[in-house]
Parts: sequence; C-alpha cells; structure tokens
Amino acid sequence: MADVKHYKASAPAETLIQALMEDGCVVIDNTLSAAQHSKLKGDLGRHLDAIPDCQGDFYGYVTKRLGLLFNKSDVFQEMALIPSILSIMDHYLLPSCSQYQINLTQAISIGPNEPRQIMHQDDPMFPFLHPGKEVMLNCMWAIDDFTETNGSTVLVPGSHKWPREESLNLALNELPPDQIALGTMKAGSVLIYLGSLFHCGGRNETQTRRCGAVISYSLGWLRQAENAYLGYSLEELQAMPPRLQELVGYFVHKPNLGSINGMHPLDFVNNPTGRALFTEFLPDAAKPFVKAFRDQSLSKAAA
Ligand SMILES: O=C(O)CCC(=O)C(=O)O
Ligand SMILES: [Fe+2]
Repeated sequence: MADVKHYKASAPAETLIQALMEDGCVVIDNTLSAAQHSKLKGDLGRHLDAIPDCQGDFYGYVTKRLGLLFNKSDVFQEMALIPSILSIMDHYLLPSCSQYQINLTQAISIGPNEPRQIMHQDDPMFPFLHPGKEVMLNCMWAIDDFTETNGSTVLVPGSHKWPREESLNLALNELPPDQIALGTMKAGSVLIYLGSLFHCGGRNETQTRRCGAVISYSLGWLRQAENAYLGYSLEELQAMPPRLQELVGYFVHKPNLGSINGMHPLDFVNNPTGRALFTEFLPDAAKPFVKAFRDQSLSKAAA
C-alpha cells in the first residue's frame, strides 16, 4: 500500500505544500480541539439523523450527504478560515485568480456495507483542460475516526502528475495495491487533496457510519458547485465573519465578476434599493489606456 504523509497541526504551510506537490494529498492530524469536535459532532448529527440516504451510483445508496454546512455549525465557519489551510489555498489558487472561494461544503456519512465509490478526480466538474494548474482543492474533515475498514477515502498519491488527455477518466479501478493509499485519520484531523488527484470514498465494512465533511475551495472566477447565494439567508450571511462572507461568494473577482449595479455585492446587500454611483471595475493595467483614449477623444471633439 502507498502512504499519505501526516503532519501535526503546528506544521508550517511550506511543509504541507511540499507534501501536496509530491503526493497530491496530505493529512493534518488533530486539527480541531476536543471542544470544537464535540460541538461539531452534535450539531451535524442532529441534521444527519433527519435526512435519508442518497440515491445514486456515484453518491451511493447507503450514504447521507448534506450541504450548506456554514449554517449547520459555527465550527464549520472556523474550519474554513484556518490560516495554514488558507496559506495552502493561497499557494495553489492565487496564481490563477485575484481571490478564491468556497466551491462547496458537504458532509458525507457512509453507512454500513456501502461499496467503494468509483475512482475519480473531482475537477472534471469544470470542463476545461488545465494541465499543471489546480483549480480546486478539497479538505476532507474527519468527523468520525477514518479507519482501515469504515470507508476512509481511498487515494492514489502522485496521480495529480499523470498526463491528462481528456477531462474525465474513470477507467482506473484496477490499480495495483502499491499505488493506493487509505486516508485513515483520527476524528478532528483533515485530509487535503488536490482536485486533480484520483480518489474515492472507501468501502464501509463496519456496522457504523463514517462521517466526513468536505470544505472545498476553487478559483474565484469559476462557478461554485454549491449555490451559496440561495443557500444562506441574508441573516445567516450577515452573521458570518467578513472573510467567510467573501469566501462564500460575496466578493468582486477582478475586474468586475460578481459586481452588481456597479457595486460590491455586500454594498448591494446592505443597500439594495439605494442609489449608489455605478462604479466601473476595470483591470488596473487597462486604466491608463482607457483614460488616455478618453482624454484623446475629448480633445479631438474640442478641436
Ligand atoms: O467520502 C469520501 O471519502 C470521498 C467522496 C468523494 O470523493 C466524492 O463524493 O466526490
Ligand atoms: Fe470525490
């Protein structure tokens, strides 16, 4: 079996990034405090108890899935903003966008006897080829212990470096065992993996559920997998820390993506009917050219 590298929560971001560059995945052990974990488990458990299993050959038939986690527990809000995790996102995503965002949040509770999921990459949800660039990363938080037998995420370390000739490659189910690793970890730990890494939910051979929660981040100019604008009420949005408001989608990606009536979306939210200046959002590099052209046009018109 292949291995996933494990580090302490105090590990510097550079060390974690190094492991991600080599393997495409890494575990940060014991990242949540006992208090955070028990609050999270209680908050999430109440919601999961109330929903049925999914229905799908990919999602599973003995697996519960639940989104919009930021209104399920404040602890999810804290998890999304952990500085070392954001440093990893800065490294991978900021070279290709002015700001990144939350792509989705999803609790995944794999029930007894759910078979292994098909091996897949997550990033073909964005249907364009981007060799050598990551457009999304996942954080899979262990809500329960992830063990050898209860459905721990199965990973193919190094597969993020494999050539990509097509955006969807699902024909990989018979990989030699030495290429496959199990994302086993204690509850409160987090497995981070690149969107280009082959992985799948594992087979749960036990009689209990394996609950994990994904918080994924993507380039800020991509469509989000989870529609946070519809999912969070105005009151829920306003109760979030400002950095999280941005991350769920209330930001302007340079130059003007996501603006509304010439305003930042949060200014619009706070003043939807008020008259504000219709401000232009131009790329910084374009501003002098646009101004020079206008000045020239004005002087021609005056001549
Ligand atoms: O539950 C897991 O361990 C992974 C699930 C997964 O990869 C997916 O649903 O895309
Ligand atoms: Fe996946």
